[in-house]
Amino acid sequence: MKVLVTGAAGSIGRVLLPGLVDRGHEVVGMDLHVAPDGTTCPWYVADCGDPDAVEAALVDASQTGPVEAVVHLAGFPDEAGLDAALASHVLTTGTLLDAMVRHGISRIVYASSNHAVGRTPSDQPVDTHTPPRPDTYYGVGKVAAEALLRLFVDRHQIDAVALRIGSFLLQPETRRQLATWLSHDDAVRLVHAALTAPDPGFAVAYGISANTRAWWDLEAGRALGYEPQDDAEQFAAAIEAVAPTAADEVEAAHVGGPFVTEAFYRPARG
Ligand code: 15L
Repeated sequence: MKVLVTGAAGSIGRVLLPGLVDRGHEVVGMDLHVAPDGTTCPWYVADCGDPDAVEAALVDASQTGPVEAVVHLAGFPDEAGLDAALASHVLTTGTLLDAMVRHGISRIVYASSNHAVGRTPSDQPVDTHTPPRPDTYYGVGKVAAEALLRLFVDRHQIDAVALRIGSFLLQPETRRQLATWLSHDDAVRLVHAALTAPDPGFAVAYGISANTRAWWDLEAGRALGYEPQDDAEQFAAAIEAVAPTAADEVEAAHVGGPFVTEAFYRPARG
């Protein structure tokens, strides 16, 4: 499948590009930054929130065959102001969805986040029925971007899969991440499943590995064909060798961990 990947130079993009190529996809990268050394796929230095830049890239990329799907990873991966969150997560998504409709691209896989439900207390179930409960403007941006996907699925009958990613890291580093870790290899498996699942319509899935301590429901991912292979438990002994801190306790209380704390409070328009 020919896939446009936004945010291709970011931490997930750098892992995903070779991973998708290994699985037989033809990848086109897009990022504000130039391609990392060693990148061999076509690459567009462009802002995916800029309709003209996206249009120019898609017209060019389509010359060698139609782009069939978008994997939208671009977005500031941390808390900022409300304006920044809306621009980074919502306007980019809207720009790409408009372009998809124009070009007949029928599937988008979106890097959403657990922070869309981050204020959910940890003693409550976390599955696809969990209502939106963002912990930050970052989470608000992810909720709104998911709502945009839903709108375009209903209006234009595209397929859109929102992956509420946990902690994408080489390995977990904290107690919380023993539950929320998404390994590099499982991230590739998850996105590949979201790209190839037959007729998902609008789907949400949690993006974590098969962690022994996970409490977010993996069934929606499995329904797409995602079979996680990694488990953070192999790192538990090393992490637990260090006594728990107050931060560990705070992080354990909600899905979003540290993002619920006052350190992440900002004025909405600051
Ligand atoms: C995310 O969505 C963030 O981009 C990242 O900074 C981490 O906070 C991660 O979630 C997480 O919850 O560990």
